[in-house]
Amino acid sequence: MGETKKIRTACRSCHGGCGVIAHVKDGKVIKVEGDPDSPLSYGTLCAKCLAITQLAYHPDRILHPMKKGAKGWERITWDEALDTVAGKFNEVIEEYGAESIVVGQGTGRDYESHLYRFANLLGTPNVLTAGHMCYVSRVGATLITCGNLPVSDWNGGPKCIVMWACNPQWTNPDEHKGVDFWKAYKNGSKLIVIDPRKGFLANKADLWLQLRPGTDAALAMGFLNVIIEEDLYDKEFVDQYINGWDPFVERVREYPLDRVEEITWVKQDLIRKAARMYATTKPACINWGVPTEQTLNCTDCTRILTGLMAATGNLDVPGGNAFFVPPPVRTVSHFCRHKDLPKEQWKKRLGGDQYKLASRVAMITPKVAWEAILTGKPYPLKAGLLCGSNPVSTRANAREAYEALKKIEFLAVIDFFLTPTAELADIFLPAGTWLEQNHMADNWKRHGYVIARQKAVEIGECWQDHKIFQELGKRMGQDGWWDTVEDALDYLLEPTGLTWEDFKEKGYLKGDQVYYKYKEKGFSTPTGKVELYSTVLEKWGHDPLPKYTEIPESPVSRPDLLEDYPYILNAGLRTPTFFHSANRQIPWLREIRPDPIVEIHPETAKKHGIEEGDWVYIASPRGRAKERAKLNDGIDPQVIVAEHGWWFPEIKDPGHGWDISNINLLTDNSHEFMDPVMGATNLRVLLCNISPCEDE
Ligand SMILES: Nc1nc2c(c(=O)[nH]1)N[C@H]1C(S)=C(S)[C@@H](COP(=O)(O)OP(=O)(O)OC[C@H]3O[C@@H](n4cnc5c(=O)[nH]c(N)nc54)[C@H](O)[C@@H]3O)O[C@H]1N2
Ligand SMILES: Nc1nc2c(c(=O)[nH]1)N[C@H]1C(S)=C(S)[C@@H](COP(=O)(O)OP(=O)(O)OC[C@H]3O[C@@H](n4cnc5c(=O)[nH]c(N)nc54)[C@H](O)[C@@H]3O)O[C@H]1N2
Ligand code: SF4
Ligand SMILES: [Mo]
Repeated sequence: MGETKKIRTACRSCHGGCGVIAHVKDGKVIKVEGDPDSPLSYGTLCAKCLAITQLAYHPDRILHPMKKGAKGWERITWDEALDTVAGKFNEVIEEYGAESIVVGQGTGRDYESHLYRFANLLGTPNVLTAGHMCYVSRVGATLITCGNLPVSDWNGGPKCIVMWACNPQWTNPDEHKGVDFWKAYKNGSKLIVIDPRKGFLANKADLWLQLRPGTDAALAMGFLNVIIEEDLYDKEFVDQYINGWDPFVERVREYPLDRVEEITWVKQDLIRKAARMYATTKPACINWGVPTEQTLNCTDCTRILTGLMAATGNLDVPGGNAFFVPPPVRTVSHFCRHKDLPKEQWKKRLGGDQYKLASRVAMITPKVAWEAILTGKPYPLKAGLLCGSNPVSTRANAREAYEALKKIEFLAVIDFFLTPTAELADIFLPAGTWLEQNHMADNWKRHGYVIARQKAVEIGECWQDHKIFQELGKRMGQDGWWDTVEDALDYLLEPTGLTWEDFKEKGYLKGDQVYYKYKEKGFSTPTGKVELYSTVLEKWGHDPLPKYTEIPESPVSRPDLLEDYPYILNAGLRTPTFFHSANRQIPWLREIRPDPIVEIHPETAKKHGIEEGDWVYIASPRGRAKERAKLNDGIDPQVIVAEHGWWFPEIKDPGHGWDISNINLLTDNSHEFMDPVMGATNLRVLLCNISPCEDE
């Protein structure tokens, strides 16, 4: 028996970042533990990471490339797999143009740098990610408003925290982990929670605002109304650094508190109290979560919340919403080589004329991809490469996603498992988990760190995603890749004077943080100011001022539907054990959460004869899904809260039960439901009904 080696690395079972010590014995990871020296996680780990050995060594994991033949999946070599994909892509390019290939990924998994480089060198503008409704939409909206993404400065000592649609201890999203928030809170900060559901943090909060789902933009206007009316804004900042304050104030006045109460269901007094607390307790940060982006209010809501940070003088200050300074490595956008995508190809981006902000941040939305596949308009998509994404579970209107991916002529999928999406592919490429990769992690985030993710083991014939893009790119004759993954890391690190070998010893790099950068340089917008009146949106022919738009399927906009669909469905409750559609096959995690859960207020459940633990059908005008009832009096009786991402790996037919408990069979992705500039799809708020499931 060999000795146990300890390898310092970084988890990526969610958006990643926690420091890990992997224990390796006889070439196998036997356990992981938290790295107390991690500047982001301080030794803490969550259940998903602790179960990584069960994922990496899972009997269902695919450890070699495969092609789908007449008799189903067959093992092939990497050579054959890469030749097949490259051959098919070259055929499509010749016959239809590179734009007829869609390259896609799911949520942020730290390989966008390589995926985009591959797509740009391929010449396709059609990159499909989750960014239209998650994070990149926030980045895009803040780029045009204040030039950068404002991030909560937990370690700068906020005195007031507004947790706006975020649940960081379960989700650890984006920049910092929940642990940094918790430290700031424990230091005595005030806490305001804006959430339709009474979770752990709402229970702890000084003020909890239980709003109607999807009405955040109106609520934020209510905050601004109080702040303006009561003179609580930072006049000096407003005078010097805001573009269009006067017209913005006019717009805010369209939202008096009685109107805001009617829209949001939050009592006026409580809005006033919360706005005062936020504006007068300094420094204060707003920590926004993804529900603010997953309706047609996406861009406007982000802009209004940025307006709150700016008006109160909390932008780029210690303990407020800071712009973090990255270490001097090469950036993801530099590595992507966006400039190499020819202009005429850039112009062909699907939906690019309509969803101009999505186009500016180089992405398309699923809707336009499915349309191009299903209708051939404006031109057909013939081939696709999807990495780390399961759209038949996770995209709005799952049925349409399923039909499109079934129809596309050629599909290659990169994953660990044969998911319902992977089952629709022609070629399967096996990815390495984070235990199997060398990478400079977190470079896509805006918290000022990059961290070393160091390979602990190799498993089967799996390759880390970065290598797959690199080798496929080379196979297609793309100029501009390196011999090895590590050579590319040397390139990324070059400006720091470190090589990958040096960096992995060091563990991480942090940028030198400076605040108040605007005092020297202004804001990186066309006017150099915070554009609450957006010159960019104006140029694009949109309303330059933000507003609240009623959700297209709500009790207000569709009273005609209320008889059949009386409830508001808030779809997408996360759990600490799963990551969207992932982890359902991991024994430790599935044991904690064996079934999909729908939360129902006890009074509502009673009306339908539903008891705790019963299977329930949830139906919308588009479809239905079944989940198990959990009674929760911390939600409004008119609101139903449901988990997303469910499929059943234990069902062995190729559908794996993708359409049994899939809440996205109920969601709508039509254009009228989408954010007009970003194309964010509505994943969160729609009308539904519930009924007991008689067949269970
Ligand atoms: N109704 C509703 N739908 C939602 C949401 C919601 O709130 N409500 N949330 C949305 C959001 S915010 C997002 S970001 C999307 C996410 O959507 P996706 O990213 O598409 O969903 P996942 O299920 O996380 O990922 C799919 C696959 O990635 C694989 N995978 C994991 N890690 C790796 C890796 O390192 N390499 C490779 N190649 N594969 C990997 C997993 O095995 C899994 O099969 O879902 C969205 N869907
Ligand atoms: N364990 C786990 N972690 C994850 C994920 C996962 O699937 N599982 N997904 C990852 C991804 S891709 C993302 S984008 C992040 C998202 O993580 P977060 O940004 O934290 O978002 P959610 O957990 O979806 O929702 C946060 C809170 O918003 C509330 N909420 C729901 N609708 C509304 C609304 O309309 N308005 C307001 N104000 N609040 C609302 C919910 O009740 C919840 O308490 O999590 C990431 N981390
Ligand atoms: S929070 Fe995310 S990065 Fe941290 S241990 Fe859990 S899964 Fe890993
Ligand atoms: Mo996300």
